[in-house]
Amino acid sequence: MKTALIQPPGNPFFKVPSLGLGYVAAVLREKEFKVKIFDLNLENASLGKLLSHERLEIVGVSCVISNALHALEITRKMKSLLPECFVVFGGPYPSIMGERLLARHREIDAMVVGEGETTALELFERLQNDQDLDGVNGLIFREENTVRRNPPRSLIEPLDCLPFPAREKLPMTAYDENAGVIFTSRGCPYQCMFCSRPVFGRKWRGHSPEYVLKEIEQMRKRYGIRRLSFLDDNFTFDLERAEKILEGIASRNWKLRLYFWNGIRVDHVTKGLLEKMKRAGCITLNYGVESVDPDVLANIKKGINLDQVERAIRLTRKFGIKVNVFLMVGNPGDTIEIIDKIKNFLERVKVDGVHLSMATPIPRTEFWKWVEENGRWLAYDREELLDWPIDDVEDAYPVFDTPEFSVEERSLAYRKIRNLLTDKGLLT
Ligand code: B12
Ligand code: SF4
Repeated sequence: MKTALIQPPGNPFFKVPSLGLGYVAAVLREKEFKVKIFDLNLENASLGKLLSHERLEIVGVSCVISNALHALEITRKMKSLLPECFVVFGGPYPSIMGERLLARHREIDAMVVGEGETTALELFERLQNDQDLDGVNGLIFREENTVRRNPPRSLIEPLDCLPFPAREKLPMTAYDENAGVIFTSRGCPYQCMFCSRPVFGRKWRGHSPEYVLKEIEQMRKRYGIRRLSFLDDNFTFDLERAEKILEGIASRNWKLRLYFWNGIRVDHVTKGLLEKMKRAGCITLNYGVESVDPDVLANIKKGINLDQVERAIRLTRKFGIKVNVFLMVGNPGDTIEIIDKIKNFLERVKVDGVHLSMATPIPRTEFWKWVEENGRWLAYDREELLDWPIDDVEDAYPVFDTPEFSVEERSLAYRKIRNLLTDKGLLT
């Protein structure tokens, strides 16, 4: 069957290979499915071109909150041109929306909840063999006029049974520096109240160091990767594994520049780990700090304190590794005083960059529940999140407020802190 996997357009400033589609394509490829991946974020990729070249029979669409609007638009267009084509959604957005996504959008035939590899494979096999979709765990699908939900899919374990993402199906040269992304572990057991983990859940699972090193070797050899960016939610959860990976990279003398993009926990770094990161070529590390107010840190259940934050930052910079921190404005307990608190923090502790975002709750998180009980929602599509405000750009805006921190104050604080960071050359 003619099949394609699509990455819909999202943020035009970040072009990153979709590892999610890469993994799904890799398991389909193992079973001889001929799958192409189309990244519609790239200049030369267009839906019109794709549809005029191929008479597609199954299309998989990868969907996060921020590209959901485009994902739905392109699906409608596709269905109007190819009404017989079976469209399945996967990714974090369908995983949080559940049945209501299909109930509202007749253009989608099915969706995969959670990890996609095994579910997609079973689905494609059944479609090819014209079998019913009853037994495919992790699948929500349409059957005439009803939407049916199959039991959940169990987590993939051990992770090493997965093939490497099918990077050969991605236009790797189009991603420049961002081409070298890798995801070496899945899930995170911490309690941070704002964090959405609808795909990989709370159980941490890691690829073995041997698997990771082989994958990196392939990325270097085939794609000439020089900058390696780790996207894991919690790369250092298992310190021994993390150290083995770093030692492996250092001993092979690959001369890579390592970037820990998605945030490392400050309570999961040691001198030994940082030493190994440095030897492996780590240039920049992002720490998930979120707040510099101890009470807010406690409210959001981050499980870290400011002493740990300051210690980790100082130690990391001592090793000559650049430190960026993730900070949020508007978490439970925040007030307008956050401006001065951040100012004081930045005077006390030297960092190389700050990634600032407006606290924006995602459905099914504890933060979402907290706003329902303690805050006031502002105008914003809470049902479908189709006008989701990108939370880390200049015109980010609050979607709720509280008696202690009004909507005007939230916007003012966000703007002032951004200006402060810009003046200091710290805004990342
Ligand atoms: C890298 C990353 C980014 C990158 C690029 C993402 C991209 N390629 O578009 C950048 C920095 C741009 C980014 C930005 C944002 N991101 Co982001 N990002 C990530 C991160 C850290 C890794 C993504 C990844 O590669 N995962 C690894 C792959 C293997 O997982 P996966 O994509 O989920 O795929 C699996 C399944 O979902 C499924 N699947 C996926 N697609 C498909 C398709 C089909 C057909 C099928 C069957 C299955 C399937 O199978 C895959 C294998 O199991 C995730 C965290 C995470 N844990 O995933 C957050 C995450 C995806 N981001 C998130 C958010 C909220 C954002 C922002 C909106 C935040 C903001 N600043 O406003 C922005 C939006 C920017 C935009 N695009 O417009 C949320 C999404 C929440 C949601 N429910 O949608 C996540 C989950 C983080 C979190 N815990 O909150 N992000
Ligand atoms: S924010 Fe990071 S540490 Fe906290 S639960 Fe999410 S992935 Fe884990």
